Amino acid sequence: MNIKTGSAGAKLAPRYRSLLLTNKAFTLVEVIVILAVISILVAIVTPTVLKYIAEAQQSRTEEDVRSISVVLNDLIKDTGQYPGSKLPIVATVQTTFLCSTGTKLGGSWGDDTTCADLNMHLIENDPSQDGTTGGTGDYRTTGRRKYKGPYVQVINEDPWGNAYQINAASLIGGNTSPTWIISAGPNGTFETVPTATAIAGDDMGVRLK
Ligand SMILES: [Ca+2]
Ligand SMILES: [Ca+2]
Repeated sequence: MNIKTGSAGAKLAPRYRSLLLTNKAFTLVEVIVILAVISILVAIVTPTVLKYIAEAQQSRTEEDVRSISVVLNDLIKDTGQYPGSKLPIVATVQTTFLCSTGTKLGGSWGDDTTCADLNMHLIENDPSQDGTTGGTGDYRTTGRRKYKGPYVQVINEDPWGNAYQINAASLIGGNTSPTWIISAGPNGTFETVPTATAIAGDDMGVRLK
C-alpha cells in the first residue's frame, strides 16, 4: 500500500510543477515592458481621440447656429415680427441679447442681466417673459400671421457649457447692423464684437443679416 501511494504521488508531482510555472508572478522587467507598451499605445491613441472630440464639438456648434438661424427666419416669416422688437425689460434692465441656456459670458456680449431667453421665442410664445403666452409683448396667436411654434424641440448650450447668443437689439425692421448667432468657441471668450462683420478668434457663428 505504501509503495503504491508513493508511486502515485511521484506521478502527480510534475503536474503540480507545471501549474506552479503557469501561475508564476510577473517579474519586474515584464511589468516594466508591459507598462512601456501601454504608455506608447496611450501616447499614440490619445491625440487622435482628442482630435475627433474637438472636430465633433466644432461640427455640432456649426450645426446648432445654423439650425437656430433657420428657425428664427421661420418665426419672422410666420409672424412678420422681429425678435428684437420683443426684448423685455427684466428687473428694470432692458435686455438686448437673446441667449440659450448655458453661461452668459458678458464682455461685449450678453450677461445674466442683458440676456433675454431665446426659448421664449422659439419654443414658447412668451418673449415678454411674464409666464403668459400670447399676451402683450408676445407674438400674435390669431390671424394669418400668428405664431406657429414651437419652432424647435430643444436648444442646448454650446459644447463648452456657454450660451449661444444673438445680438437681437439689431434684429428689428430697417436695422442694417449685423446680427449674429454665435458661440464663444472652445476658449470660452468672445473675440468677435457684436458690430463685427466677420468672425474673430475661435468663435463660431452665422450672420442672420
Ligand atoms: Ca407673455
Ligand atoms: Ca472664442
